[in-house]
Amino acid sequence: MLWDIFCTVIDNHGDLGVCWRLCADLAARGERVRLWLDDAAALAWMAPQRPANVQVHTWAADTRFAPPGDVVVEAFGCDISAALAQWAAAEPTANASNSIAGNAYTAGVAGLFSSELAAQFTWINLEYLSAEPYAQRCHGLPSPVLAGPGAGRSKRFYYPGFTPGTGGLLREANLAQRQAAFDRTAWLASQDIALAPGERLLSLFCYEPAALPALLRALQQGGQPTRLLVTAGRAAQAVQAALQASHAASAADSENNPQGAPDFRGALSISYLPYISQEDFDHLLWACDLNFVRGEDSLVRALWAGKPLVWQIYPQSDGAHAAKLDAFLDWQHAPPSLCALQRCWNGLGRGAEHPDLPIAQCLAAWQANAEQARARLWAQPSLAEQLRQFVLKNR
Ligand code: TRH
Repeated sequence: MLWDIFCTVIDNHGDLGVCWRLCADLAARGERVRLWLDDAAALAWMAPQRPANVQVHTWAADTRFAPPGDVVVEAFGCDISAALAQWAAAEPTANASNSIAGNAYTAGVAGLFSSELAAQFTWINLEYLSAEPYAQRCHGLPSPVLAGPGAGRSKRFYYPGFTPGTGGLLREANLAQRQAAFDRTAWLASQDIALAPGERLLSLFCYEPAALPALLRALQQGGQPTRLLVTAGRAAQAVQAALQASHAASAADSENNPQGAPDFRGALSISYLPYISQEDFDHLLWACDLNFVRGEDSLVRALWAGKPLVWQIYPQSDGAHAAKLDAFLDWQHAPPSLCALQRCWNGLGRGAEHPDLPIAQCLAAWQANAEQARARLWAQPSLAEQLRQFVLKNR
């Protein structure tokens, strides 16, 4: 089938991250995909290698859209009315031509991607991931469109999720093989990371959690050496801000206390990563003993890594993220220590300023939980498989 996937980049990298993984997975399963993006800049580092059967198109105010394929996916409720209006306008001549006049798409694109105007394309609204019960309740429901350029059509809600009855999670067919072939030492060397003997490895991908300074302090004072691999962007900026604040505090302390404050880094050493591809982002999660992740896509990838994770959920201004986090924690069946840490990491538990960070004592229990969670997910079909079946059933 030919898929048109529409994505607007709101902020951060999750919208694009999820859409790209979906495109690449569909392509690997033999589908042809066009990704319509309002901002493709981050794809340069996120997906430097792209399959031939995925085309990336810029989506701007004056874009002339190709006639729709068999499936149209509006990701995360993005507004595709401009495309719908063009398709509706072109409909009477649909059989005469498969091009819209002046369409950049028709200019140099191989026949692989040409399609007759599909009046009956299946229209999917791909929703955000949640473990809340509504995902299961609403997954697959039709939504007749009453007004606007899509009026008369019906779209269907597609809810990814963690349980049977939802749309599942993205998982490539070759993921297990990739993981089995992964060589941690070689990958670390390829990133210029040389670990000291006995050094524990943690990754950090986060927003600006209030508990970050406390985490850094706890790692610095911990008995075991820790290497923290900090991802580019907001996480790196947050770590640097925390370190600067700590150095300023230490300098003030040592003026009052000639004995001097402890070295902030202590048992902690930090490596800052550049922006890496999604493939290497997976490698990062597989290489570490504990992963701090955020948002949507990195959470899913950390689950597939089968390593303990601490999730910072994308904060919503109305506070709706608290219920979403709790639903995930319920599903995760994590030990109380890991639940408490995750609530605290999200500013929801008590003690964000002085959290209990029992990493060394708890890592083994957290690891067992991570493996169980991954096994439960692996027993379910992946999102791309389910979505394909769903489309075929609802055509
Ligand atoms: O960037 P995010 O915080 O995205 C968020 C969430 O998806 C949230 O639900 C959404 O509402 C909001 O965006 C608009 O976190 P997420 O979802 O983990 O996406 C990050 C993507 O970036 C993921 O695909 C991994 C990728 N990535 C890399 O590939 N390389 C990198 O170096 C980094 C830092 C990220």
